[in-house]
Amino acid sequence: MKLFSICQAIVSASLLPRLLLPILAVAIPATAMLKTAEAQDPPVPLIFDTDMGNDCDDALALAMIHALQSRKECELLAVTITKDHELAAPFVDCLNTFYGRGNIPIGVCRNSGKTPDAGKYNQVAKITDDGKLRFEHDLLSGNNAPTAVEVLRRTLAQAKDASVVVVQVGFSTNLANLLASPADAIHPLSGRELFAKKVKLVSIMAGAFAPIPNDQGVLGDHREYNVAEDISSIKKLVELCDVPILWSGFEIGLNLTYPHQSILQDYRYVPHHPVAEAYIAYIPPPHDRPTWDLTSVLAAVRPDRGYFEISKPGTVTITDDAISRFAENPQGKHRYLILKPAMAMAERTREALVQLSSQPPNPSSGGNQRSP
Ligand SMILES: [Ca+2]
Ligand SMILES: [Ca+2]
Repeated sequence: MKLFSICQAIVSASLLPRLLLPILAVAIPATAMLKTAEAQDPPVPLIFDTDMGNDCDDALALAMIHALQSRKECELLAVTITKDHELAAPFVDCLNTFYGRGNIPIGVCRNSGKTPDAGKYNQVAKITDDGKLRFEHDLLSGNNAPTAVEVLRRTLAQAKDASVVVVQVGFSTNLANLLASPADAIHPLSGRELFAKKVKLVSIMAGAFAPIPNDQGVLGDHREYNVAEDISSIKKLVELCDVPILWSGFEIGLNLTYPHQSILQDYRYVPHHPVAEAYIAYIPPPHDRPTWDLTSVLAAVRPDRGYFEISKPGTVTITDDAISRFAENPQGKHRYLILKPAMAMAERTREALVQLSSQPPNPSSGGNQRSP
């Protein structure tokens, strides 16, 4: 059934341009169309740093990255992991393999002690049906993966200057370790120098830049999870990162929840979908999970589409008790996302997140094609 539906999709996709072309030709002069084609941006080279397994938004965010890569909007160079459990890397490899990109380098943070529990859904990587892995992958344990610092240094060493966007949606452990790393056989520059040379933006889900209701509904400062789990590392990131950081605070994803109906309906193009199974294992529907990590991907890859308002420049500081504070400053390298106040705009952003995370693998990249 799967193959049939993909064929249908291909047929309708190939018909679409023919149907639209006469309309477009009338509406848009040929010169304007040419200009649009010329102005197309190259794919954003992207590194995804995640605490995969601690919440299901990391899985949705990685699925989105694959959809954006299939659309030639980004290129996933590597995934590095800050959850200190050996099943996080196999689950990442499952998703990459599902989307036809099982060779993307994966680096881990061993013995950091940051969330060493198994988590609720990384074990999806181990599920078997009739003795075969349900979700094919060849990295069976994080113990077999290189360190995140090694993967980050190798990836940056090969990248063009000032090209890479790093999307960090877990703790700052790996980036802090990279920024503190010395020159080595991989590259003669220190981690801080290499990062400043190759990276153009860090898009990070961390902190809170609006009052957040506590358990009693009283608004106040919020000790955001990604900050609180590794305070010293995020302080180092803020201190040693010489490139701009775009912050998606807790309030953004909290106010932009993922509709659980999508989990039940939009992933049925295969009998088993690792993202839907991860979501359900983490928190079964009906539950509309906040889209925290997804927002950092969207802001990184589609910065000019008006999904969010962006603050003026300034500087974020992290207090010893994990509170994030922003102070405006024209020379500051930090900005944070602001949710569009108009409901219609928020709905447009939410729909982009849903459509991208549930987009089927690109058949040409050899993604999951197994029939039931
Ligand atoms: Ca692999
Ligand atoms: Ca996360």
